[in-house]
Amino acid sequence: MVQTKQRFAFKMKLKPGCAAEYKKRHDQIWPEVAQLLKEAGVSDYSIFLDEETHTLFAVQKQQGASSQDLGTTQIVQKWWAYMADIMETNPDNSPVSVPLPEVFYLA
Ligand code: RM4
Repeated sequence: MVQTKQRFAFKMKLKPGCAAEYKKRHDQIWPEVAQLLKEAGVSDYSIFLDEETHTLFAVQKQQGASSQDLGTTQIVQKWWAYMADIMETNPDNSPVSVPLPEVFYLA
């Protein structure tokens, strides 16, 4: 069965003063993480930063799991542990992620 792509948006929180480091780490995203996301059906994935509130706004297309559902995999657990010093996280190192409902779309 062919699953249609869905847009998924969520927010996360960066620790103040960590914007440059966050961008640097994502400019050098581990190839295994990028590959896993793509294989899981995640595409067109952007993360934007609200510099005033340190809120990270993420939006992606998903065909199955979203990026935030992949925390059972070892590589994502390692990535989240690596990112945990600069983000607001849950006790298991996953970033605190708040899904956002879509209220407008223009194709
Ligand atoms: C973010 C966060 C997300 C992950 C991306 C690649 O910092 O950890 O969960 O999908 O990186």
